[in-house]
Amino acid sequence: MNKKLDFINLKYRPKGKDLICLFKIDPAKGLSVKEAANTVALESSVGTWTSVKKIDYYEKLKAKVFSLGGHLVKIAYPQELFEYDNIPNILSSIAGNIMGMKAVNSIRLEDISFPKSILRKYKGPQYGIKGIRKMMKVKGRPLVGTIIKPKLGLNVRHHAESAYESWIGGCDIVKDDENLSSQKFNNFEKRIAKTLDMADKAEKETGEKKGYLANVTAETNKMIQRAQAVQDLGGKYIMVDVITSGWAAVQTLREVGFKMAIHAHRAMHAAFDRNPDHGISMMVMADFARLAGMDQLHIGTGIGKLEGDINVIKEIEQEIENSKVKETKIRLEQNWRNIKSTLAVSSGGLHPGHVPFLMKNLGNDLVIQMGGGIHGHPDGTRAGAKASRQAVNAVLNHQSLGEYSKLRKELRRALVYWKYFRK
Ligand code: CAP
Ligand code: MG
Repeated sequence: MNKKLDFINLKYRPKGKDLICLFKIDPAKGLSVKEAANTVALESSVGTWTSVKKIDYYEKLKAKVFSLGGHLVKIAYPQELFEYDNIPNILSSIAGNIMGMKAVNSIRLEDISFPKSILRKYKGPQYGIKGIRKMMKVKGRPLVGTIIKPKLGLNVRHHAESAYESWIGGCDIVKDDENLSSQKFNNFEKRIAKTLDMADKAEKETGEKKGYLANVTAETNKMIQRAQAVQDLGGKYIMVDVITSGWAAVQTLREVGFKMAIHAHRAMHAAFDRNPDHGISMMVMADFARLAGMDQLHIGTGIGKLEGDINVIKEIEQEIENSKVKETKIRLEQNWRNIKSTLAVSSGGLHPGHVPFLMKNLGNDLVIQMGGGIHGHPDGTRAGAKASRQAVNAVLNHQSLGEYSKLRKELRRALVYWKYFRK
């Protein structure tokens, strides 16, 4: 153990050339937060468990613990420690070996703030909220989306028909589920051809823009080929599971420069962020998703079937949608400069009865996505999609769902079925 505490410098004020990390640290028995923080800073920058020969030129690359407040610790990393355009490299330092150090009982990376030098190296989202709205011709309301259900097992024909019913009922976007790629029961190439045909048909019939989010998640070369195939067929969107694919693959996907929006699914994020004391927060994963250029990102609901606190979700939404964010208890200040916004997606166990809560808390710049909440409607997918759009319209009209559903049977049936009304 390094007892010198020479990675602590509480007088230091970062000046824009550092990458800042906010950690929550519970030190190992017998250590103070300060001692544990010192170990984190040295282990994630130029130190190791014992002394090695000191040379002046690398001493200036030391990470500095510059703020200690209870269990919260801020560390400034000189930008030169990193290869700017290499997300895996950055994560290997700031969220690498330190996660398993014996000097900490637990450690959680709560947030990260990138310096200008790093931001400059990334394209960021190609469309951003403005671009998505323009492409989809949707103004002043959340986008309504669905995930084809059941998530696995449907053949290509039934998948495409379900997508068509969703679009005709009123969905703007339809997405593949996170674990549908190219299985024996549903081949990727066949699926995208049929489903994109249905999107065209639905556009002609409704006069609205319809997006199909084809899941290209696969080994990186295969993923790029699949994205190319979607583009060749005139697709507007692709989707990728960012955590299971890995940030290197995600960077590659964005760097190719396809003319399609990228929707990011976060399957497996909870392995990192569910423990409030240990791991990597969703805020951090959202930071990297925006940096890497994801146009849309799942951030949770605060009300559906999956774990997530609405107040934290609100702060994550600000992080990805605003150009500047202020520091809070769980977040660091960030000026995103030229990096466009990422549109927040709420999904997971939602039905039309949840729409007022979502719009009240997360606003209009949102994708409201319902899988079971559309395809599970007692009158089928088309009615489910209609009910979802009706719920959005009710909120836009400043009417309660109860009132608005008096003359809209699809919404009423959904609300009764999912027990929105108390008996
Ligand atoms: C939702 C979903 C999404 C989750 C992901 C599912 O379906 O398709 O993957 O929303 O979670 O498979 O569960 P339902 P998150 O609408 O039928 O629940 O958005 O929190 O990342
Ligand atoms: Mg899913």
